[in-house]
Amino acid sequence: MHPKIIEIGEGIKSMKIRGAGRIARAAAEALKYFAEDYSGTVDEFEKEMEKAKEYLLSTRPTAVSLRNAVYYVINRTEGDSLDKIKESIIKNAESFINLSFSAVKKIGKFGAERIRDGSVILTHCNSSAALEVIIQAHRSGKEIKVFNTETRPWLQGHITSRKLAEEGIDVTMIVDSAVRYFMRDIDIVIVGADTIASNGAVINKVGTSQIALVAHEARVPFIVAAETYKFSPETVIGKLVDIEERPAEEIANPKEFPGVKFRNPVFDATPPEYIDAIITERGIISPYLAYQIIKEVINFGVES
Ligand code: RUB
Repeated sequence: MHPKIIEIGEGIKSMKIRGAGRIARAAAEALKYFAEDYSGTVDEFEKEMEKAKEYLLSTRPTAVSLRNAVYYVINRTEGDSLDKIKESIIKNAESFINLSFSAVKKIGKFGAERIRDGSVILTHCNSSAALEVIIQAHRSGKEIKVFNTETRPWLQGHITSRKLAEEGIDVTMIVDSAVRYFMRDIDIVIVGADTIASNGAVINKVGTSQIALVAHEARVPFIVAAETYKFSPETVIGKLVDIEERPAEEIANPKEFPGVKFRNPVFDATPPEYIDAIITERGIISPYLAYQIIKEVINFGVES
C-alpha cells in the first residue's frame, strides 16, 4: 500500500488525527496522494484502491464521515484511461475536502445566529463543527460563556478549552460527572457528531447521551452541529452503527487492578427525542428529518 495511505491510516487509528470531520478529510487526502503517485496498470490501480479503501475504513469504525468521504472520492470516478481515472480521484478528493471546510463554516454561521447574547453554552469532547458555532458567535460580538467537559478517557476537552481560551472566550473546564451539577447554569448544549442514523439518533463521544438526558430534564436545548456527510445511508437499510471499543489502558493500567475487567466504549447514541435540532450546512433541521437528508444529499452509494 502507498506509504501515505499507511501513514494517514495509522494516524487515524492512533488518534493523532481525530474528530469525524478531520478523519474524513485525511482519508480523502490519502487517496489523493495515492492517485498522484501511482504508475502501473488500470487493473492494478483498481485493486490497490480497493485495498486502500478497506484499510482506511477499518481504522475507526464508528464515524460514517470516513466511509462517506472514501465513497465520495471513489464512487464518482470517471474515465477509462489511467490518467483520467487518477485525475478524477484527485478532483473528487479535493472537492470533498473543500466541501467539508465550507460546510463547517456554514454550520458556524447558521449556528451562531441562533446563539443569544449572554448565553452560557456547554460542549463535550472536541468537535470542530460545534466549536465553529461558538467561535463565530463570539466573533460576531456576542457575550458568551462556555463550560466544557474534560472528556475522559482521552481528554479531548483539553484541546477545546485551550482553543476557546485562545479565542478570548470565557471558558470553564469541568469533569464529565459534573454536568448535572452545572446544568442549571447552562442555556444551550452544543455538541458534534460522528454519525447520524436515519431515525435521527446521534452517535458522538461517549457521555453525550448522558448530557442530553440531563439537558432534557432541565429543559435546556440540546443542539448537534454536523455536516451532512455525518449522516449514515446504511442505517436506512437497517445497519447498526458499530460502537468502537478502545483498549483498557486508556482508562487505567489493568496490571494495577488484578481481577478487574475494563470496558471502554468511546461513543454512544443519543435518541432523537432528546435532540432539539441538528445544524447542518443545509440549514437547521429536526433530527426526524435525518432520512430526508440521507435521501437528498448522501448518494455516495450503499453497500449491503
Ligand atoms: C471526537 C468526537 C467529536 C465528533 C465531531 O471523538 O466525538 O465530537 O467526531 O467532531 P474522537 P467534528 O476524539 O474519538 O475522534 O465536529 O470535528 O467532526
